[in-house]
Amino acid sequence: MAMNETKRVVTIDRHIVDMQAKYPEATGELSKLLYDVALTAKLIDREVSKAGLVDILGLTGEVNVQGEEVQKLDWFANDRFVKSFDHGGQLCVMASEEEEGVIPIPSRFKLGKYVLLYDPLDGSSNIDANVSIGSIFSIYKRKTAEGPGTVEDCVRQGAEQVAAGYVLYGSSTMLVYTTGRGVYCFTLDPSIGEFLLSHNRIQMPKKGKIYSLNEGYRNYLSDGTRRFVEYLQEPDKETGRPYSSRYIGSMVADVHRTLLYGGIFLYPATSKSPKGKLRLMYEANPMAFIVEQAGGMATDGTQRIMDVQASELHERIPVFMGSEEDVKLAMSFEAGER
Ligand code: P6P
Repeated sequence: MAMNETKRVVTIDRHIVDMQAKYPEATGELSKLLYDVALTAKLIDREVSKAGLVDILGLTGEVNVQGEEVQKLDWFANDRFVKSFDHGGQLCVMASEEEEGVIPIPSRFKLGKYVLLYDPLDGSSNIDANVSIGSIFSIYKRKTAEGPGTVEDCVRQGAEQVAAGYVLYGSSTMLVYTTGRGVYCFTLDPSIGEFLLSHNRIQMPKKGKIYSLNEGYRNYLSDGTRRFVEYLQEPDKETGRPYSSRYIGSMVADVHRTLLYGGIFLYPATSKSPKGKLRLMYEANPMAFIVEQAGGMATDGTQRIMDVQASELHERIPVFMGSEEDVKLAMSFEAGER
């Protein structure tokens, strides 16, 4: 490309319009939700990016439904989601990883046919260290016929998602989403306040060279998981090198790297937490949708995550997600076949 040749840019708003055109029956309601996701991401990014400069760091003294101390940014991000989505008329109910019960749409606002589940600021324990954190969202069509949405609309099977994605607040802020026709990544250009398409139809490598888990739990892993990790630490027959270990401790950042570079991210069951730590509805399902749409796999070690019918809002599930060959290898160890 010649110097200074004008590059063509695709904003996320234009992309959402173009994606909607692929669905003749679309009414534009889902598009409005996705516009509001992009706006919410910018508003949270503004606070996250200046977190070190204003007294917004530190704890609120509150404890959330997970029993975790709530950081002020956590609270801000959760409130930002509620204020962004409660009045647009596209939702019949919301649910947040930070709140015990569902979040009703105020009676003064119109109800819609969609349901939004979100984790407002995942990895928030990393905020003070300026490590990448993220927001995760998941959208379903309502299950109940009419009226205010209920917990029945929120406790679902991941395969029913109509859209999902995440925002990564890192060295740059990125918004990644899918509506079931591929995975698209947009990078925020702060000079114009626009998310611009930077990665078109992401496809994961079928096999990677990186594994990602908290090695501190090594003594609590199942025999299968431990032997899987030990296998990856042996020099590969073809390359003569073992896998590299990378773990940020912020799911959005670890999954985003896995999406682009390949390999496997795992938060398995341990003797300390038999269902693992990650939440099925707020973390595992949306990330599984993204990973599968990018040609990867997402299982709980034995079955596809998106086939699991949730039984409660905050249930946890073991997570093995990433390149197809790496996840299948992990499953063979979990099944005792190796
Ligand atoms: P651990 C962050 O708190 C989180 O929910 C995910 O973002 C992350 O993958 C995981 O927990 C990290 O957990 O036990 O390794 O600190």
